[in-house]
Amino acid sequence: RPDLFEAPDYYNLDDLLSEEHLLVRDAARQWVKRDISPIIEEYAQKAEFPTQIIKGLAEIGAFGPYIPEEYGGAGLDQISYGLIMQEIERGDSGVRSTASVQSSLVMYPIFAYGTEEQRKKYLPKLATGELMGCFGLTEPDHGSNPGGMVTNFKDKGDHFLLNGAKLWISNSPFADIAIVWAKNEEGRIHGLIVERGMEGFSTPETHNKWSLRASATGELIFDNVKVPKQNLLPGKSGLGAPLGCLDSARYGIAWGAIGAAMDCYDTALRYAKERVQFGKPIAATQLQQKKLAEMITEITKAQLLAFRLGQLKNEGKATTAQISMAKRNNVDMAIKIAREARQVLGGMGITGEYPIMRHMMNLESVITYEGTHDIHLLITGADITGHQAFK
Ligand code: TGC
Ligand code: FAD
Repeated sequence: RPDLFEAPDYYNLDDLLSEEHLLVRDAARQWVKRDISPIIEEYAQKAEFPTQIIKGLAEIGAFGPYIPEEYGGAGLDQISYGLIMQEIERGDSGVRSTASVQSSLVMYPIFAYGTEEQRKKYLPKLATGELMGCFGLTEPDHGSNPGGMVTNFKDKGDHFLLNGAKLWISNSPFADIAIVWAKNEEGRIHGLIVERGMEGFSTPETHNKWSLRASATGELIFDNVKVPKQNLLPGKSGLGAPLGCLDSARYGIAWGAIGAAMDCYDTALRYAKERVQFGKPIAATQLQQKKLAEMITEITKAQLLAFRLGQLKNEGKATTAQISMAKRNNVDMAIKIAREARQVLGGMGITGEYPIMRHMMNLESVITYEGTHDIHLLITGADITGHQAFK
């Protein structure tokens, strides 16, 4: 089945892409077809992250696509970054999560808020996958409201002493480093680079997930961890520092969700053309055509939204609220398409023979992480009315 995939391009978006965009996109597409699609169902079923794909992710530029080449990144523009995320998530949202976290939540804060020494020490190794990272913002009692975090560090002269816990952290069970957001004695949020092996630092895995099963999720526990002072990210503090990273990751998700939707649509369309009931293909019935017609329409709208957002990002003009809208809209679009596409396949839709049910379950995490659907509605609401309804 993987080699049958065709990407819908109803409004000839490819005509707006540069030669470099197409090259980057097609390389990622071929890699997903060869190295992800054939194995991902098995890894999702056994709830295991396929660590052997790390090298391939690095080779297609998925680790730091827009980080400058001098630090080991691919030096690409934001549309190429989006296209890579789209292709990876066509394979699996959990694999795209690994790339999002490494690029936008680990490499980006080191690049944007780190010292030159930190950039040189970590970025090239993160770009090749020699080092893997994770991002600790969410806590057991502070998810949508990260500003209330209680994880904290105290200045002990020659080091910081870190205490607290983070929950729901993608890649934590195998990450070599963690970007951890914690409050200092004045209650100001700062980013710290915590390394595996530091005494008092542990990363227990979260089991029994029905969603994002091919991605490893876990906790970060800090029990009097001594963090060297040179591991503080000095360039930015306050809640705006982690939120700035989320802007970049949410942008990638807006593109990634299109990939998952494309795979569901493509699978449903093929199935509908081949499946015969009452003497004719189900694709020839009005009800199934309505589903398929609505799917391609929504995918096309999402593609245009992501593309324009990519242009704005390239120009440095994309606002947090614009990015939030695209993340919310495109993930919601994808989850609705997954639910409809699953029904087109009837009973076959619930099996691992087809990717739809896996995408559908994965998207339940994607619609929750990086800001829930509700929180993104409230971000748009605050932006257009001037009234913050969170608090
Ligand atoms: P608020 O008062 O709005 O803002 C606090 C300060 O931050 C500034 N700011 C930003 N700065 C830079 N970039 C942005 N995008 C910014 N947004 C806000 C703001 O100007 C303010 O600065 P200052 O100087 O005045 O202090 O903050 P709030 O506490 O009211 O919260 C706003 C809210 C609810 C929107 C925010 O907290 C939020 O987005 N909550 C959702 C939490 C979330 O998205 N968590 C994600 C965790 S990471 C994750 O899920 C990874 S999954 C990865 C994967 O597997 O792919
Ligand atoms: P809550 O904040 O408790 O929300 C519960 C419900 O209440 C939601 O429906 C929400 O929309 C609603 N709600 C909350 N506040 C309001 C309000 N003011 N008004 C109206 N409704 C409201 N975090 C990280 O830091 N790093 C990671 O790598 C990471 N990876 C993740 C991977 C997975 C698989 C999952 C599921 C989560 C991950 N997260 C990560 C955490 C994720 O960002 C949070 O789950 C998310 O921000 C929501 O927080 P919460 O789960 O505590 O829900």
